[in-house]
Amino acid sequence: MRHVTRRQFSGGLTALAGASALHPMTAKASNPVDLIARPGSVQLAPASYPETPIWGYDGDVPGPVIRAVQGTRITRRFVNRLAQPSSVHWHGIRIANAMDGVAGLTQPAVAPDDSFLYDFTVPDAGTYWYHPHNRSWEQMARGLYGALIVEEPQDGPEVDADEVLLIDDWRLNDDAQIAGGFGSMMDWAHAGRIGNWITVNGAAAWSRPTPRHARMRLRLVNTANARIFSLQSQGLEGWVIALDGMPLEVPRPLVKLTLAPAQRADLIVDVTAKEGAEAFLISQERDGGYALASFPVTGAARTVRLERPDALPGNPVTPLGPLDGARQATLIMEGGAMGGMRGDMMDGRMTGMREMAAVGKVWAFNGMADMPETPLVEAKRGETVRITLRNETAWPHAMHLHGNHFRQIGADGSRGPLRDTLLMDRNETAEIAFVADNPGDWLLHCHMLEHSAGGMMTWLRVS
Ligand SMILES: [Cu+2]
Repeated sequence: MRHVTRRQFSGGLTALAGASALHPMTAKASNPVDLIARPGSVQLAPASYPETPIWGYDGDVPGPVIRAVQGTRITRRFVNRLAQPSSVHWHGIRIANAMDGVAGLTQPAVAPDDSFLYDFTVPDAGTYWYHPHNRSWEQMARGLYGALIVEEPQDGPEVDADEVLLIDDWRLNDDAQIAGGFGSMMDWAHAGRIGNWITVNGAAAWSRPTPRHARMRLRLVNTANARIFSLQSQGLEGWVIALDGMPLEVPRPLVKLTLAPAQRADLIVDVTAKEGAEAFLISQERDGGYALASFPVTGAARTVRLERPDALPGNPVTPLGPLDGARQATLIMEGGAMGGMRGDMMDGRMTGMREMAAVGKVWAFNGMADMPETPLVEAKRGETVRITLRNETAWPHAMHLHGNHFRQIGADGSRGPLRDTLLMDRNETAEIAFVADNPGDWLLHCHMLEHSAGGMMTWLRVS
């Protein structure tokens, strides 16, 4: 393991020290509970810097952790106190379509000072999150996101602590203010808006003391616009037990974990660092490892490590049967800098690359920049859908399907874990399959938000 240093700013802020506390959660008793998108101010950078004006749910970053037991209802009155329209998408929830929160597809955007009642059932236990689905490339970069935790009704894993860690990167200037440049074609045509400052739960140096041999469940969520995290641990040993909310049939030893935008991972880790030392969750960057979260070890929870944990109980997702006879579609991903997009259909007519870029459309699916009028797939409820995705761009993409979890089908027919967001490397081809048993219009898009806004968006209809 390489040395672990405190994160340093590449953009001017100097090394930081010390730990910040989590923002206290506010519990409100009224029914329905309000979830208010509004401006706020948060100490994202070290204390020697000013607070950062943000947009947050209930004015905070992250927004309140919303918890519910599997199979129960969540009701929130979303109130928009921003100066621009917004909406709330409940990422990864196999939700009723009208509650999916996609402005322009499942509902109109909620105007400033207007509200919308979200009311839905959560069918699957696991780690999910919520964020806007209107101008998300700006609204999420300004801090609008929060965790949605669906608890196992009983028989959750036995742990000493359960921590939600929302990992984000920000583009801040030297005064720790959110840098402008939203809509920059440089970002849109390349990797997206990559930040220069990383926080966990809105804190520059998130830290929790823990005893040795304690067992923790860590719920990791990548809330960044476009950054892919490569994670490792030190002084923490354990397993990946769920991906994108869905339990793995067999927990995987935690070695290295890639977390693309919008992806989640649930870990069960035991603290193996010695008393007086520190354990870390580390982000591997080009120039070394940086501590995202630290766990100073004080005392001991027990004398030896616990046994290997059992797999979590599965969620009630319709099992994928044989794939013969499945409804098939192909999605070719094109565009971006150094890519091969020659000109695409936009508003129903062929447009040149230069003209496309002038209106911000620099990516395309099957030759269409932006939402096509007809869905990529129209499936009957209960049909199996099989989609081949071919990334013909020079960039990785994090492909997210709304309302359904899919499995990746290997060239040899192997079936990957259930996911809602798939990271695809440049020039990679992947196949996904799922049983389309959730009726409605479902978005399929890149979760690198600048890519999505730049044209990487299509939809499926399940009738
Ligand atoms: Cu992308």
